[in-house]
Amino acid sequence: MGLGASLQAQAVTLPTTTITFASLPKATYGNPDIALSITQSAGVTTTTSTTPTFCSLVNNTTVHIITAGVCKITAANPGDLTHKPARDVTRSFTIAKAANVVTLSNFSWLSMANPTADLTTTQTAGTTTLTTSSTNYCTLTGNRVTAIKVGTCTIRATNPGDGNYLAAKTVSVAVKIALVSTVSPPTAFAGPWKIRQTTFDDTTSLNDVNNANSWVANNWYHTGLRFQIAQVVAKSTTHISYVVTDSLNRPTPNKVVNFSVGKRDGGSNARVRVGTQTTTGVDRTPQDQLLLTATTDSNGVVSFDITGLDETARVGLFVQLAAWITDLAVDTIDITNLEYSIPVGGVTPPVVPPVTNTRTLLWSDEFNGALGSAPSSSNWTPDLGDGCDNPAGCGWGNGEAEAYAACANKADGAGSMIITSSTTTGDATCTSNRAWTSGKFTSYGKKHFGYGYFEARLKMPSGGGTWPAFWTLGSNINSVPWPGCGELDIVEYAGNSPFINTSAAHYPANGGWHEYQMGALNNTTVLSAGYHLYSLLWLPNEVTFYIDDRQVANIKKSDLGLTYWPFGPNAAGVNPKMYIIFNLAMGGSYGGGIASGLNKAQFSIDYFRYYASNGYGTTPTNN
Ligand SMILES: [Ca+2]
Repeated sequence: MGLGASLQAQAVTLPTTTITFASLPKATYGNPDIALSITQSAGVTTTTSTTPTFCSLVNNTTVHIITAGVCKITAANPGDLTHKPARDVTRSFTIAKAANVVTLSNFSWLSMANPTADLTTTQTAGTTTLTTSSTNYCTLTGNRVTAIKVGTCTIRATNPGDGNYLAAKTVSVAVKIALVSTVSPPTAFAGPWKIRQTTFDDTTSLNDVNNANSWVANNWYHTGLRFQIAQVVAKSTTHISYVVTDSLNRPTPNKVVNFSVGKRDGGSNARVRVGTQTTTGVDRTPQDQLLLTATTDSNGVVSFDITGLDETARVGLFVQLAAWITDLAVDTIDITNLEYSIPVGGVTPPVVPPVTNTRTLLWSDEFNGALGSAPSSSNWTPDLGDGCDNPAGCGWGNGEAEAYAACANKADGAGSMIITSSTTTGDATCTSNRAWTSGKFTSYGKKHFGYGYFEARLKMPSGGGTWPAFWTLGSNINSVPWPGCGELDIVEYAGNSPFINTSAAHYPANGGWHEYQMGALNNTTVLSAGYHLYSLLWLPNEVTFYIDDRQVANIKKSDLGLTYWPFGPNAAGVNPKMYIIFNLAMGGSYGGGIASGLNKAQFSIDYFRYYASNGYGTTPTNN
């Protein structure tokens, strides 16, 4: 073999280096480094990441995952003296996004008494967002949930993930908002505290807030205080409630509230009684002041009853009431001035322009049935019992003395339906499990009414302790519990204050608790002496109550600053309906003491009529 032939043969036959590079499995972000499996027939193989954003190499033999995406690794080998360079080999694999888990903190203590909870979330990555669709029951501001009313509040936590983590599975927590929680809130009650008057309950009062505002405008009191002025009948009792809230706006139980009654300086004092204590009622002295304390209940509420003891009518018989707590940081106390300036027996009624709107009768029940007949079952259903098997509770939630029986509702055969309340002495043929048996019937499930004009011709019963009412409740009461469903009291009457009729709207305040607005007229004759017309004009944004076409109260949504107004269209634009209730209660929080010797009283209903008015009104429906 010659040398030339040998050299030529060597140049042609040098083998090519081969690289064996095993495929790489799929990976997930966060996985540990992945060892490469590479062998070669000669030389030294080097590896390079061609996607350095997603992966890098450690010691030439291990892949390190940086972020989700596609990782490409190229292996190269230059060969050696006896081998030609290898062809590059590239392997790629997908780095998937990792799982993302969201958790949402428990807030099962949320209740009307503890209406605020600051929620916390945990998440593997990304930004978690909280939302609620239960906006009738709770609201969200950032991560703070606030209960509005009793019902179910559902909070959803969503998280879209990020470059390395998948979208999280949505977490949803539903909490039943009760009036009072059985679970202690994790955050202790803490100041700064606020105390606000929530209930001003006197059947004989006439609110005069404008006058109070003018006092502030005159710099007689500094701004920030909230005032109410009420004229009340001598010897009547005014019920005042305050709610104490903490820095999270949670009504706070077990707070000691101080209460001052009397004129601190100047002016003249009516003589009043609070509990068992009485002021001296001496004019123009700064000493005639009672200082009392009481403790808030589980709803953060404390109440006082103030009874005026003076009977002589005169101008300027003032009593100033203020409640506060000892460590109050700022002046958020409310002050009420009672003016005991209406004489017993009434004054000339205020002149109010008569109603002039035209009305078209849409529906009525004239109650012209035969003697002894019940209210028509096409229109009415009797409510029965003492309330103990009803959500309202025993005594119908107001400490009432009666149980209702169907036998108490009977036509007189002369054009009126009579609700009779009686003891067994008054009527041995219509009795119940309570000392007093009386009647109540409602149009629920039979006649439900939209906006329009409601009117009944009624004769009030006589006798201390009687409490008749012609009123409405929202037809959605079974899904939106009171006070969320709304209540309109077209007339309530207490036989203990026989010159006075009252009307009221009950609704949830923005904080969720029960609030109401009430009006009253002081008439020149007792209302049990004859029939009068008691009416309501219900429009979407206001309600107006009348007696004999004189206005008793006008309550506008816009005046109350409410975010939720049960008497107008809901968030979905659906208009509410209400149903009618007639009843005659005895005693209780409004009726007061039942006169000794009273055994029977009668509430007479000549008719109920429903009219279209102001462009509103539709035929009643059965739901
Ligand atoms: Ca009639």
